[in-house]
Amino acid sequence: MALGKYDPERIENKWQDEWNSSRCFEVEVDPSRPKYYVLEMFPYPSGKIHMGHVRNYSIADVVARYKRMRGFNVLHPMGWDAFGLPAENAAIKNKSHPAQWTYGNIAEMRAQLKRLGYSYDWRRELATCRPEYYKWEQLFFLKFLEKGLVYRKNSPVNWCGSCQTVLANEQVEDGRCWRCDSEVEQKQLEQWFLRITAYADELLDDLKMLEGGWPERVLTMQRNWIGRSVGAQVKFQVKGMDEVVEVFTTRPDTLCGATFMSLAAEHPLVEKLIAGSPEAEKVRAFCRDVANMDRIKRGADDLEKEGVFTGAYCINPLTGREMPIHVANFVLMGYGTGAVMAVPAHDQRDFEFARKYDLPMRVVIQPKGETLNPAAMTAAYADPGILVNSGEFDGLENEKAKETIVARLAERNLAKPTVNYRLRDWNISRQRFWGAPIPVVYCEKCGIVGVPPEDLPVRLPEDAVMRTDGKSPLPFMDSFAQASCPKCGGPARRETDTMDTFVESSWYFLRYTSARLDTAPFDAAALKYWAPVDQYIGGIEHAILHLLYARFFTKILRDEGYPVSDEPFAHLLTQGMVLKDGAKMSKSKGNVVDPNAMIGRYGADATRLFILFASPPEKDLEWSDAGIEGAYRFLGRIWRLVEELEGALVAVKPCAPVEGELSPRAKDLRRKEHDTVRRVTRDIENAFQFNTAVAALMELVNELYAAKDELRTRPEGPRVLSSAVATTLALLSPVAPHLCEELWQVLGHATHLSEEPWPLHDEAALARDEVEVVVQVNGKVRGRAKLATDASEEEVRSVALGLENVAKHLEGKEIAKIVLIPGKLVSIVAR
Ligand code: L3U
Ligand code: ZN
Repeated sequence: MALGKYDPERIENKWQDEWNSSRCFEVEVDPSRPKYYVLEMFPYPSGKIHMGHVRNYSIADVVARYKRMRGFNVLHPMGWDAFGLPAENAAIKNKSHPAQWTYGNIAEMRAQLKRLGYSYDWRRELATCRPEYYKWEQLFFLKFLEKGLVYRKNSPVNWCGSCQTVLANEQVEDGRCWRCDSEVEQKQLEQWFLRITAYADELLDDLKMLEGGWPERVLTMQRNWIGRSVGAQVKFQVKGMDEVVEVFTTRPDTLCGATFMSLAAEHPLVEKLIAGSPEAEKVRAFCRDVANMDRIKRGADDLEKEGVFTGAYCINPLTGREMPIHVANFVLMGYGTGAVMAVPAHDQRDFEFARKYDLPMRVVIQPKGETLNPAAMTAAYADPGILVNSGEFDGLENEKAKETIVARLAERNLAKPTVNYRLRDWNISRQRFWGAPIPVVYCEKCGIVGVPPEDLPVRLPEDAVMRTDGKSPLPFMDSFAQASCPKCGGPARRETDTMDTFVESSWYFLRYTSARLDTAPFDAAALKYWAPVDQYIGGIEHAILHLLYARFFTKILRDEGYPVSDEPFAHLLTQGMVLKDGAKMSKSKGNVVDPNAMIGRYGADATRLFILFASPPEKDLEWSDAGIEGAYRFLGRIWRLVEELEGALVAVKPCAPVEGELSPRAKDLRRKEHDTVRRVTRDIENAFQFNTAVAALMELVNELYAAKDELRTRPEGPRVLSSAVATTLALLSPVAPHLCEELWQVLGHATHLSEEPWPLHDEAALARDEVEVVVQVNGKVRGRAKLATDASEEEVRSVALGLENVAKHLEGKEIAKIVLIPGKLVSIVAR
């Protein structure tokens, strides 16, 4: 029977149906088996599947299929990050309703993922915009509210005018909105915050547990974002007033060099300091200008440093000298205390400021073997050294001086050791429609009141009529916004802000473990069995945002008593990008390759194979038409191999044991087969290097072609050839599952290859035939060596010369000649 042409569409449809109806990727808790949870970052249902998704999800699918074959009970789910700005913006742009737009996209993208043959347990599919999902998030919110983990605060926030909403600090990149790229402004608003800072230390310390499991780069980015700095809080008495200025400094060792004070324009003390002074108007005008400046620009290194003298002085607590108090544009309120003790000789910003306004400079840290002259300095000296001009502290190493000085001031109640963080609480309020409603009402009498858990979910009215001015319709909808107070029954107004989408993505991986449960967010036994995610795969763009929030959520849910481990993702792989002509694929560049077109033309298997073969997963990948052609041809080559051999094949498993004599050809093929198992397994185990694994498989296929005609007529031929073919199919099946399943069936197997065990190589099969060779030096036997019969001359020479006793007899001599008699003798002549 002829196999006919390699027709990906036919066999891919066939096997997708078969996997679906046999439910072979559906899994349940089974404590008798080791579990493996592999997860990819779930997509925004923004339209169509992008090549970037295909790459991300193909990598994850190979991992899932591989681990399944290795005997793990593999959880591999998929869902939709369906709420949020991306969907709402896209819906508005496409003149559609967010709900309709989202559900339509989900249907389309789901069909695309199914066409790619990913081995998901589709029963666990979830969409975060469904009340069955966000109801639990609302429950968490209420629990956090009770604990004070979520709170309301009026504060300056990032505002995107184009998206008409606030943004978290993590969602502002270089002063621009992460979604629409517009410039972000500052606004003063009442918002809900999650107290992530309460977990700052744990979030930082636990990064240690992830070393080796996460890319070092991501760990560093998180460390820097949390930005823990150790220092001290120091008080400066204001001259002639009953006030103190408090600063946070990481350099208390330089305190004697503090010659002036810089305050933020918003510092509450400014008004008191200038009241009644002739400088008052000038200072107020300066403060107004600075306050109107963009916050991000104010924090930038290249900002032109400007300031104004308030007319007031404070006292240096160590030297007793007067320090003029200035307002400076580069000091921000919100980080530290909004006041900076200026040490111009040892801090670059203070240095620039002092030079500009001709303020005194005092060197207090001297580099070893050098004397700094303040007048001649062109930049601040910020490195370690020895204290000078610091009275009783002179001569101390500056690191040591930090402690000593703080301890001395602490005795007078003027300083205390303090730890400061860069991390701020997470602003989760969004003035948008398409998000999970925040479950509280505002009652005139009772204030903020949580919706009782039994009344959840607070449903988002999916039938809301969208507005044309870009504003959320919720505040204008009485049917939603008007409520009665759960406490007193009086009139109340519902919160009309919704939650940041990143709240949904902070716990979806836990919900997959019991996605259909409707009596609780999680089934404790399922959560305990499946969590944590063993291998997480996704883009580097989430290095801080999502990956920090998800870690935080895992910890607060743990503290609510849910059985989760301290960290959500044991291993993380950040896949590289898919480029075309050297650039990231994007509509604006017009270099997008549509996955649908590629699947239509070459099939899902070839698309997957190309993507996995072209580059190691963490590196960028350059799309190439020739590359996908090549992948398609390679699959066709395997197809034809099986077709040509069909009559000679038998239904043996990979690495089948063989009996009786093997011809040298058969031995070679068998050795190659086992060696390929060894290499492919090693490459996958070693950081998922699928590209080199596929390269090894290509060599095996070449060897099969070279051997097939000679072997098919030998008695051991069918078995040896069939075993090598079976091994090829098994090893390639995680990458190109449809073709491999089909040919597995052609071999005569009744099982699903997807459910077969991963092949194991036999060390004995790797061994080459060996002979003992005698080594002589100047005619005397000096050693013996075991060598492969087919060892090269070079190999033989180097093994012979490496023998200890041979080397001994060659010491001090020069080799004149080496005579080889293959398989018998190496004779060395030396003088
Ligand atoms: N829904 C979020 C998201 O990024 C993920 C949550 C867990 C917060 C990868 C690409 C991306 C991510 C090059 C693309 C995954 C598009 C889902 C996507 N991806 N490229 N959703 O739909 O790599 O890195 O944007 O891991 O062009 O696909 O991306 S997403
Ligand atoms: Zn009330």
